[in-house]
Amino acid sequence: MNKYLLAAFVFLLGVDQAFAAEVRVTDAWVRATAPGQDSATVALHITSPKDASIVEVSSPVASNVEIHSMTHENGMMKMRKLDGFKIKAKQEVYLGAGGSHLMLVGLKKPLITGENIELTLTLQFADKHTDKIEVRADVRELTSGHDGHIQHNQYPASGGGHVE
Ligand SMILES: [Cu+2]
Repeated sequence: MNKYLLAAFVFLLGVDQAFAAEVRVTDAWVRATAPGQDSATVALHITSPKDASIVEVSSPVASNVEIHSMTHENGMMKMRKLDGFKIKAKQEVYLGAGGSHLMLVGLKKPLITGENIELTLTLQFADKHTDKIEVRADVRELTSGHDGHIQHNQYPASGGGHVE
């Protein structure tokens, strides 16, 4: 996938554009849904010029977008909903299957390969000001990645869910 193209899809809605312009989101994608599936994990890489927290995420295709952490408890991977997700300045962070991730909950329509979905990330910075970052995530084939059937609650305990 053309990374330049993806970067170009990052639009700015905030007022403080010069600042927000440096928040970079690349390689955002989500797997196409199987019939009846009503949640899906979005994967992306994000880099912020300053310490920030993702405090809210929304998408027109889902009733909610939750920020989840993954923890290893008694041999089981457990997901927990977070109020926010901290990003350290200038460090690229991966959000996706196998680790902390964004989860579309209550999908309003099937996600179809080749289409893309919009996400709006609200970032809050140390001085409490917020910026909204609009991201487009590609919908990829159900079979993409090494495991075509990673579902919510069924991540491999090995943490091997780092899909490409
Ligand atoms: Cu989750």
